[in-house]
Amino acid sequence: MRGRFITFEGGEGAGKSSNVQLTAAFLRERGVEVVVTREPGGTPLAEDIRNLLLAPRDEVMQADTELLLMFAARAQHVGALIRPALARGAWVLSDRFVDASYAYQGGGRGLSMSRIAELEKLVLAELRPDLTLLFDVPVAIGLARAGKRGDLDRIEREDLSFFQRIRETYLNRAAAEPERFQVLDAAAPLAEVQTQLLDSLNRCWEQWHD
Ligand code: Z5A
Repeated sequence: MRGRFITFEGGEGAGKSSNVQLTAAFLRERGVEVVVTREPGGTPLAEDIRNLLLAPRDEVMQADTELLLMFAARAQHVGALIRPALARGAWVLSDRFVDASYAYQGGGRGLSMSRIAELEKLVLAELRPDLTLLFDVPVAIGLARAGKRGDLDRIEREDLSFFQRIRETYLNRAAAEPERFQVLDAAAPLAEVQTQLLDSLNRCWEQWHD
């Protein structure tokens, strides 16, 4: 079976990071090579761009600057890590990917979705995730979880309506592409979310073996 590309999406505190690890363990038990990565980031250069993006600063970052830096980091990540891993047959698990640009820069910042689509075409060409797991959680619950971690990064300092638009955009994208997205109820206790996740993974594993 060829390597697959699985992405994890959702708002703040949705539990993506916790569930990426469970997915990696599920796949490793089945004997496949797994590469766990994240966006923005995933390579040393892309992690430098991540630091630029998330560090709070006095100068207001323009929405276009944010969008272009997200795609600059993604170009590096895709070229240096994701494509080579998939080419050798590894499974790639990415904590966020291009859907986050539509949700945060499109939905959140209000940038044009068609301009984002142009950048997607430029940077990704035909590359798309085989499966996108959307961890959906009401904004207030997710922010409360994320807030417990302490200092907020530059994007986490936005107001509630910003995160509500992000949630709506993710749900709209999932509804538009039901064959790629699986939506999980991430407001449930972690053990229940993990049961939903294992159900999804088992279904996909069977399907991909046919
Ligand atoms: N961004 C963007 O704007 N455009 C883009 O194109 C891309 C990204 C790719 C990346 O930061 C930021 O970049 C992000 C989007 C933006 N926005 N911000 N800020 P990040 O990836 O580091 O941050 P994040 O994605 O928001 O991570 P997060 O807040 O840590 O969320 P998470 O990974 O989904 O959650 P977690 O770390 O697994 O869990 C958070 C806490 O909740 C933790 O204490 C868990 O133990 C707890 N948790 C998790 N699940 C549960 C359940 N079910 N019940 C109770 N408690 C739970």
